[in-house]
Amino acid sequence: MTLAYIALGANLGDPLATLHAALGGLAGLGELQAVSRLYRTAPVGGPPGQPDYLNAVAALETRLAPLALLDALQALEAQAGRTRTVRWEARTLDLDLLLYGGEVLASERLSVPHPRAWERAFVLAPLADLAPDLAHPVSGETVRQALARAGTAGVTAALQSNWPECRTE
Ligand code: PH2
Ligand code: MG
Ligand code: MG
Repeated sequence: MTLAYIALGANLGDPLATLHAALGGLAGLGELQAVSRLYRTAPVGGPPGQPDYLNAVAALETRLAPLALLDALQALEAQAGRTRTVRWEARTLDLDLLLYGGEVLASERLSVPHPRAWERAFVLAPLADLAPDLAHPVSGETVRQALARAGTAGVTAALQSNWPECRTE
């Protein structure tokens, strides 16, 4: 079993319902260990005028190999009606594999750790809910350090009574 961290994002359709359904989908890929708080975040990059995102991070213990996990995440994105045309355009569901244990992988389809994870507050803030002292497999910088560097502008915890309670390691 490997502990993987997966970022969830949505800014089209009904993002809260989509992220709820995505948690159900993730639970089918292994053992869901923990789910971060939910965050409302300003869009970073992509075409102008996009709605705000809802973002979260989940910790999943899985037996799936990295590319099999990627396939499964993309199948869940497709189930949520995701289309892929313009990079970073608004999307119904984005599931990004942030970390797969401490592994460092680089192929055409998949780079792990996610290349931009340690720069993006909309990933680091929810990841810090789960694993603030987790070190980047290459740089050694912790999530907490990276978040202090990135800052939290545009990222606010979005309290939802029906979102699973945040559970830390
Ligand atoms: N995802 C992107 C690009 N920009 N901005 C926010 N706030 N949240 C995201 O999940 C996000 C983004 C590419 O996947
Ligand atoms: Mg993404
Ligand atoms: Mg993605």
